[in-house]
Amino acid sequence: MRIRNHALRSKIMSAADAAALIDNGTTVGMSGFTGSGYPKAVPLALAARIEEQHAAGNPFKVSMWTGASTGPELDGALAKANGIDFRLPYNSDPVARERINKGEMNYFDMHLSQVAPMAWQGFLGPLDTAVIEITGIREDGSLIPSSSVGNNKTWLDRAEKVILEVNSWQNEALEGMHDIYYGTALPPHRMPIPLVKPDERIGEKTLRCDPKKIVAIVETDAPDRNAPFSPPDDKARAIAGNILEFLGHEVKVGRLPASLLPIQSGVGNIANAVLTGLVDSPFDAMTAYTEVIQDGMLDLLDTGKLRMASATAFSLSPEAAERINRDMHRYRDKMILRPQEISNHPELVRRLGCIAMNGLIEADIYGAVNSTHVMGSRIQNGIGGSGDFARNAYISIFVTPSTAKGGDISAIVPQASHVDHINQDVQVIVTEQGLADLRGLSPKERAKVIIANCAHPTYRPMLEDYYARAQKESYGLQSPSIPGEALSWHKRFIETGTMLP
Ligand code: 0RQ
Repeated sequence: MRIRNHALRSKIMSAADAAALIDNGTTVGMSGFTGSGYPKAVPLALAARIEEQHAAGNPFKVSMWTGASTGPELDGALAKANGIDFRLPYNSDPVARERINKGEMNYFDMHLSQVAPMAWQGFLGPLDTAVIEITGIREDGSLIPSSSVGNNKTWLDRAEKVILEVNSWQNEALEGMHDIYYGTALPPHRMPIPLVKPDERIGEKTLRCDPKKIVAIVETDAPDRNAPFSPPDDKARAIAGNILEFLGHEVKVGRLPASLLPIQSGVGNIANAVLTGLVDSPFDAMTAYTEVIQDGMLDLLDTGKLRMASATAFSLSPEAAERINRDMHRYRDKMILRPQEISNHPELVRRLGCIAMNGLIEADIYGAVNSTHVMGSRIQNGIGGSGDFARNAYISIFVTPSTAKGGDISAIVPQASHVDHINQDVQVIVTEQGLADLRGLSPKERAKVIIANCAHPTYRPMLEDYYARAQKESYGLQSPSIPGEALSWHKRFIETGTMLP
């Protein structure tokens, strides 16, 4: 019995009836973070309702706030129905991405740690409805979270009405795994967050919700649907190897302890490959203070190399989601899921000294990183939590293959076409070609190391040539540049399909 509170059982209804409670022009706070714990029935029913309304010639769109990316039944279905007017934060759904890039949907990819505080501060406007997936409801009416926590605590607190999806696919052993911290307050009453180790618990195991606000409960039994990871290829393995060598060196010279410091690993294939690489590393009893638990982390937990992982969500391939769901009893004591304002909190990332590893789209020769915009204007996903971690990390590492799109794009460019992470937040860049340790280097020293160690051999001479001429022609010599040429590689790609002349 998933709904153990008798009074609330009277609220059970169909997804269509629940979706009928959501009106055109309102703002909806959905659960969900990187393909886990998102509602799966009500958004589909809402998409159907929107399509009906559109067919009848009536306008119908909602504003949508989430934790991060969700699944095809949510972002995919609502974007397909052209039902989203505005969305925040991180999205990786291809249908939504297409709408955003066609200018049909407003999107703001804000820092993930800032979403909940900004909602509380009233900066984002009112929240009409929360639609939250949970594992169950306890006798006292408290809610057992499912496979992600994200912003659920904030949506439940802030929304005028609440729709719950109780998903019996989610393993009941999830109960007790979460740590929901209720100690956040707004300035001038903010207090230090009392967490000094990644495995500490500082909150409650369940989410609070005023039962008077619950207008519908929908029962579901559907799996989380995350995109599968591609298995690590030679490039990903080379990148992982370069990072492991670097970390080993840092341990040897005494700048890192033998079990490292809490690891943060971003989304994507490369980040996952690095985790897979850590399985064969000499580091033991590692911890992770990160936002998502990926496939690679399960292997690390299995081998015991990783002692525990703190995050806000699972971000697992369908196979790994089934694996963890089957063996939840074995994993649950080694994992803690927290609200994303805590998993990504700058105060905690700085205090714990996280080793941040995030993917990038492109980096320039001075180390400014673009994580989000292809050719400066097309959104790929969003900044996600990369900014929360990169600025505050003990060491901030960015990883990428040196080229994209079969070699037509260089990931190392004269000037980034969009900047998410400024030079000061980027300490190490790693490609399959090598690693650039930028700590303590001036811009000119950084350029030399990045070009020599990270650029692909096809593009390296072009970068050397640009940099040599920039040193002669530049207006100033702190960060030499040729403004009329700095973005010419992007221009060439847009015009000819390749950055190569
Ligand atoms: O697109 O699949 O259409 O070919 O970007 O690229 O190489 O598979 O790398 O999966 O590690 O993702 C930056 C997107 C890298 C990711 C990014 C294209 C490439 C491919 C994926 P295709 P890869 P990854 C905390 C951390 C921002 C958020 C973040 C990301 C696709 O890491 O979203 O870090 N990061 N969050 O072809 C054109 C380039 C390109 C390019 C890659 N230079 N030009 N296309 N691609 N480089 C977690 C959260 O916040 C939730």
